[in-house]
Amino acid sequence: MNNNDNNDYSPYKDITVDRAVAEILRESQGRLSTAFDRALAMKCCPIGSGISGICCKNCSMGPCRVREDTVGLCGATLGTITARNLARQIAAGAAAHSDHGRDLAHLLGLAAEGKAPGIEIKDELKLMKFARNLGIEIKDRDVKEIALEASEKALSLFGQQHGEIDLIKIAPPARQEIWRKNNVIPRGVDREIVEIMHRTHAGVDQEPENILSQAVRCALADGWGGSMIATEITDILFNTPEALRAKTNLGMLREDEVNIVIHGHEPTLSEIIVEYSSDNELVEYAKSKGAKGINIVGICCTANEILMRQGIAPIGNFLSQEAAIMTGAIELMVVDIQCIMQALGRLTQNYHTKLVTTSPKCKIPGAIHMEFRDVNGPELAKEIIKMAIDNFSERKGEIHIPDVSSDLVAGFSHEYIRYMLGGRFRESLRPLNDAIIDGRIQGVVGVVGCNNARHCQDKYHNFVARELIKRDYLVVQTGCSAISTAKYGLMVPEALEYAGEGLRSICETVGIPPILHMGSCVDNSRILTVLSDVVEEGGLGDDISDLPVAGIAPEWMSEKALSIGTYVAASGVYTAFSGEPIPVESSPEVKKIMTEGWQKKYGGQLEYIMDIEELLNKVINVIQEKRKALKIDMKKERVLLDMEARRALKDV
Ligand code: SF4
Ligand code: MSK
Repeated sequence: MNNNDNNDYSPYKDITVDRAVAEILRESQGRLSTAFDRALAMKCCPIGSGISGICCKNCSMGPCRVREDTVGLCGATLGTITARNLARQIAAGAAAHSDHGRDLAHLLGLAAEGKAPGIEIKDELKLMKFARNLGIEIKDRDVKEIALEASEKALSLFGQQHGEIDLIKIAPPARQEIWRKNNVIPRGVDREIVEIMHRTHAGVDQEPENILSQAVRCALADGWGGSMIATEITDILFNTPEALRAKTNLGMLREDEVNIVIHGHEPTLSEIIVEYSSDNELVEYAKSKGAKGINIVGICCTANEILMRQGIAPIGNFLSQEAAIMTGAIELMVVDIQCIMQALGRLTQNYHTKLVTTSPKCKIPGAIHMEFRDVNGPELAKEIIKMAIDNFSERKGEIHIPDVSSDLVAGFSHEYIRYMLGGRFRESLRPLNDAIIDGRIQGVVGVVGCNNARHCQDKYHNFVARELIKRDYLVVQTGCSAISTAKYGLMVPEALEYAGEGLRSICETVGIPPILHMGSCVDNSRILTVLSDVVEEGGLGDDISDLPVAGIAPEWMSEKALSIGTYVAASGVYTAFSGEPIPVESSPEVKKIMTEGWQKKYGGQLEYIMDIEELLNKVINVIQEKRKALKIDMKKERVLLDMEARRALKDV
């Protein structure tokens, strides 16, 4: 089912294509301020966004505003300031992902020691693989002992001072050599972040290219370090995702049930809340308060985590968070870290909705803080659910739940993709490589990233995804981008009607949709693993940069997106951002380093293309050039062989 393709609310069609969000905005008639209103009321600063010059505030002689023909008080040029600012943003993005990974590494140790109630090791096979990748001996050892050592080893990668972080060994050997030659292999995750903060302090690194090399090293520490640790351990503790059906959008809220929304990025407490939401005692308690049951739904990437493993409905992405509150149907929204708008604190004051923060790293004015401390999971989950139930009778005013929802299929971990393609005993990416080689699949494109209130919600994600599948490109997605296309019914096998003939034939044979949901934004590391596996499978070159693949973040917003874009480009993939500019637009010098310079060094680049159709054409051209270089650019005719012809083949 998909009833989200008819957004005829004309006043809102330029700010969201999501009919559910548009309906809520129409109902509110501007009574309450949302990010959409604030975006219209406040223009973004052309200096801060790097469109016309740039601003440096790294010392108190500034802030200095510089253009190409001027310098800051200390003499810093446009190129230097632009590179320094971007490097700091990448450090912040890498820090966010990696700190998330660190917490999971810590949790793995606690789980191994039985000190994290409600958490246990669910995927032992994945633990063994992870431990082996960390160089840990697994033979004849107890699972808990291995888990404890894996936790300690993973934690040590954050503070490691010398050498190379272990997980880069997952990358193809040719890729590792490129990084080695350019001296960008991360030594330790925290070390690279700290070094950016040092180098960008007033009067330290002043050569844009050198600053950006450190930014690359830091971003690689995110993708092949912090984020990868987060993904791997989340799978170990909560299970490696497998394909499952679910539903999405605001229509998944229930008027007659206690609605609890989980929002943010961390899977830990969320998984426990999901588990306890079906606890008999709590369900009976909800009934005693007049509700028919307890309905758990999600927003942003925590939603993606519990969707991938439990099939819990994501009711929206980044720009849906305020609209969700404005339905008046939410008893409690529990948030952890990242992408939570401060506006929620004020907005919830207009409703009965309780906003609960749970991370010591994220407190919000107007929210109730109930801290999750690893050891109190079940207790806290029950307390939060009970608080939501008690709030059910406090609903005030009208409830407005848009009758908008879509089906989706999620759960495409790299393990599951291998299984889908090759079967349980012969799991393999071979069919994918063969389909790319024979041209039925022209290439693979990751469409990822956020929403941005300065651009129409979901419009670009949907445009590029639809156009790509139409032209036989397999699309893989994570984060809010994945929720974007899911909301419009593009993540189900039925969406194959929009796909080109070649892609459709493969997806039908294997039984997958044309767009694969691979998880949350830290799970972009899954895409890196798939790319490495595709190279290893053979027939498409020796390195990731040989593959006919690309990355697009069409509505990016967060600093994490800048880190992701940088590590994807430095891993050898052409990457394009649209929507808001990458804040380097006014510096031709920095743009050249990130395009021509990185292309030469790493075989991938990161650029901003404002026009979405131009971006699409560029992505397609880049992929077709790769196909040409691999000599697979001629589409092969499919030959149907009869028995005689098959026998003849065997004899060869
Ligand atoms: Fe201005 Fe230089 Fe200070 Fe930046 S570091 S604020 S450019 S004087
Ligand atoms: S939540 S980082 S808005 S994808 Fe991961 Fe969405 Fe972007 Fe946050």
